[in-house]
Parts: sequence; structure tokens; C-alpha cells
Amino acid sequence: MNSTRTLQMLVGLLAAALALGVAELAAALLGATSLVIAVADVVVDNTPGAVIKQAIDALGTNDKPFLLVTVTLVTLVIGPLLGPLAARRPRVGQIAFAAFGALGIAAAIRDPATSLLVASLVATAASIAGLLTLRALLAAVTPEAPACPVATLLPLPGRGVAGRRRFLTYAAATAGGAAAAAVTGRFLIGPAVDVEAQRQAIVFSPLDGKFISTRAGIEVPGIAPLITPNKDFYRIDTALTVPRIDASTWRLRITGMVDRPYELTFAELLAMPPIEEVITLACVSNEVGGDLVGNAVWRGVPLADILKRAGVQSGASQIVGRATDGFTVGFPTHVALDGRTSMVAVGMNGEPLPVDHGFPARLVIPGLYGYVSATKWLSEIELTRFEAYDAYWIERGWDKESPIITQSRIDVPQRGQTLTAGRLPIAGVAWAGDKGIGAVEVNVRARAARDPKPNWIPARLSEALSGTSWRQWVVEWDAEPGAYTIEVRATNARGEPQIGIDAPPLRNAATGYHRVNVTIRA
Ligand SMILES: Nc1nc2c(c(=O)[nH]1)N[C@H]1C(S)=C(S)[C@@H](COP(=O)(O)O)O[C@H]1N2
Ligand SMILES: [Mo]
Repeated sequence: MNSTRTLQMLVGLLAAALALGVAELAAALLGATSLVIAVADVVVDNTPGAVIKQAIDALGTNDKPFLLVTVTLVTLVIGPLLGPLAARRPRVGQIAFAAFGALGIAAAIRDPATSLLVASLVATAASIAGLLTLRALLAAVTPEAPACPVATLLPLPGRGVAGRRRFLTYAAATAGGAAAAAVTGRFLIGPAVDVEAQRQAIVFSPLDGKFISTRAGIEVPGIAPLITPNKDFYRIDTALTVPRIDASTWRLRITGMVDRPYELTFAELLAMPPIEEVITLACVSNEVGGDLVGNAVWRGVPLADILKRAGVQSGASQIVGRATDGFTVGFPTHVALDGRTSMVAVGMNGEPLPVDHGFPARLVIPGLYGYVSATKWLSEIELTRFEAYDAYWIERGWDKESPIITQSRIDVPQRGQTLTAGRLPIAGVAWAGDKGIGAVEVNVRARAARDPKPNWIPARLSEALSGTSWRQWVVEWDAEPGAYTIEVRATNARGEPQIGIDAPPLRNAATGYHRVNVTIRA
């Protein structure tokens, strides 16, 4: 590879980097979404649900930074390819940056908060900065480069050793400028609103004090607490960056098949009579024994009250929840009206909703998996027909109706543990959506036994905090030396048993009993 070509590649890289940096800076200044995030969003939305699930499994919540880094790297790889091409045919550079701009605009305007004008300004500024850098620096490093107007305006380096040295100065300045623009845009120009300050300014009046004091549950080291602290509550969403919503301008719109569509401000929502309820929220993707489930005291306004004011029309058989980030859910209208504590939640365990969990408001519907109900960063509730619309995960192949099924999990002992013989607690949690838990049983089987007859032992349950709360359970076991499989099963409060057939989460929830193998030594 000759040195001219190497320099041309470097120029391409620098031009691409500068375009990205300027895009970040311009987006931050104009309050638009970052182009990198917008493009990554397009990738997420067009990725099959199964692949997203795999990514979440493999990378956890790190799947988002991973995607952003990938989009950035792909852009930075295209740059060096572009340099030498554009040196030979200037048209290629123009087309490449025009395409970059067009792609950026198309991706950015998918964000409902970004207008076409703002998206165009951001993309145009970035494309022009990239293109001018490309042409000016290429002119400096390419023998017999076509005359570039910018190169004649600026005191750009000529050819020869002195020229090369001056080129390096320009190159370093461009790299520095790109980095400075990106960092300033990304980290220094924060959101205009201080969402944390808004959260802290909210004071909830205690209701009847019923749930304010944390109640003691079953105290076995390692068992999930009765109420999951906010900081430990699982988080699942498709958002690349958590929406930071200005509660002072936020509106909740009630639309569709209603007699009186209307809007609520956050202050109006807070002024409506609140309820509090302990509700277990679960993710349909939770594996048997997994931790994508949590139990919190939710505070909010009954969804029924919000709908009553609008007047639901007959035939409006589906409630669609829309989030500011474009995510949607859909569930049957009757779950808002059948007496369960379906709510537009504003509080979680005594504090305003954490930003990660949907500030300023979200839906919480007892008995339904999160993907069909629990819209975070809620912006609109639309009434429609059940057949008329399929929400985000339904389009991606998951079941349209998704009640939370009965599940139970062993927290103590842990899989693979070796323990000393004696009296040992076996403990965990069990939940059944809005059906409540009636009983939990444990079976301990010696792995050497040839024909193991199950011996299901009833567990002691913690108090039921509500009909929609999980319950802790515990069994005391006189453990003798050996290798054992412990399994658990639950029955809901209606006497219906947990499904025992092993199946992974695919289109709907995983089924089967949670089992752990342990070894007991003398
Ligand atoms: N806006 C938005 N809300 C959302 C989601 C999402 O991707 N975006 N994911 C849903 C899913 S799949 C689940 S399981 C719950 C998880 O809520 P949590 O993160 O507060 O635990 O949020 C639901 N609400
Ligand atoms: Mo979920």
C-alpha cells in the first residue's frame, strides 16, 4: 500500500469522525435525538424479536451500548474505504455524504419529538462538515487532485515534506474537533430539564399507611425480599437511551373510540384520587427460575377513572398504550374495568417512578405480562377494536393475550451448592398474576434413587400482601449426606396447579418446575 493511499484512508476516517461529532453536537444543541441512536433504533425495530431476546440474554442491559458502539464503528470503517474512492472520483464523496445525511434524517424523524426541519439541520450540518473535510484534506494529500474551492480559500498544506507536516497538523485538529464535538454534544449539553429535581419535588401524601412501612416477610438469607427495592427491580425495554421526560410539559392523551377525548397534565394526574397496591410485575421472557420478575407497591390513578372521564364507546375492545419512545402495548379493555387495580402509576415503593421504570407515568396492569401492558414513559391511551391493531411485540410474533401464569422459584439453596448436613431452609417466591398464590409444595429427591416417588411437602407461606402480590415460601429440610434435586410447584388461590411441562419462553411464557441440584456433605 502506498503512502498516498494510506493518507487518503486516514482522511476518509477523519471526515467520517467529524461528521459524527458534528451530528452529536448539532443534535444536542437543537434538542434532537442523536443520529447514532436514531440509526440504532431503526436496527432494533427491524431486528426479529428472537434476535433481540438473544441479545438481551447475552449482553443484558449492555445490549444498548453495544449497538451504539457498533453503529459508530461501522461508520468509521466506511470512512477509510471512502477516502481513496473519493480521491479518484469526487462524486463518490458527495453521494456518500448525501446518503449519510438522508439516512440520518429518515432515522431521526421516526422520533416523534424530532421535526423534519430539525432532523434536516442536524444531518445537513454533519454531511457538509464531513464533505468539506474530505475534499479539503484529500486535495492536500492527493497528487494532481482536482482543484477544491475550499483548498484554495484556506491556507491548506501544499505538497512535499512541509506540506505533509502541515497536513498532519490539520488531521490532528480535525480528529480533536470531532472528538470535542461528540463529547460536548453527548455529555456536556445535558437535557434541558433536570428530571431528578422534578422527581424530588414530588411529595406523595401517605394513603392509609398500609404499605408505607415495609412488612417483614420470611427472613432466610438469600430469599428475594417481599418487596423488591427499586434499585434491584429488573429492567426490560427497547429504549437505547432512557427517555428523560419533562413532566411540566408532558401530557397523557386519551384518544380513539371514546366520546370525549382529552389530555391530562402531570399536575392534573397527581391531583386525581390515588390508590396503592402491591403488584407483581413479570417479563414473559423470564426463564424458569429467572429474575425478570419483581414485586412493588405501585401508586397511581385507577385506569377505570381515567377512562370513565372519556366515555368508552361500545365495541372498543382493546386498550393501546403508547410510549414517548414509540413502544406500544395492547390488552383487552375489560381488564381496566373488571375490578382489578389496573392503574396509570406515578409511584413505586413510596417514591416517584424512577426514570428507568417509566417517569413520569406508566401503566401497571395486574395479571398481564409487561410486554402487553406495562407501558413505561406513557404518552397516550387509545381505545380501539381488539382486531384493529397489533402492538410492538405482537408484530414480532408473541401472543396477543398474555396473562401471567403461575410460577414458583427456589432462591435458597442455590443451584450447585454444597452444604453441610442438618436442618436447612429451602425457600423462594411464587406468583400467579392476579389470581394469588394458594399453596406451594417442595419435592426433594435423592439423585441416586432409582424409582423416586415424589413426596410433595407443603411450604409455609408469607402473608398475602394483596391478591396480586407474590408470596415467599419456606420449607425446613432435614438434609442428610447425598446428592439431591429440589423442585418446587405452586397452586394459585383458585386451586389451579402450576403447569409442569418444561418449555422455554417462545411466543409466550416458559413453563415447568424450577429445579436445583445440591450436594449435602456429612
Ligand atoms: N416504553 C416501554 N415500556 C415498556 C417496555 C419497553 O420496551 N418500552 N417493555 C415492557 C416489558 S417487555 C416489560 S417486562 C416491562 C418491564 O418493566 P420494568 O423495566 O419497569 O421492570 O416494561 C414494559 N414496558
Ligand atoms: Mo418483558
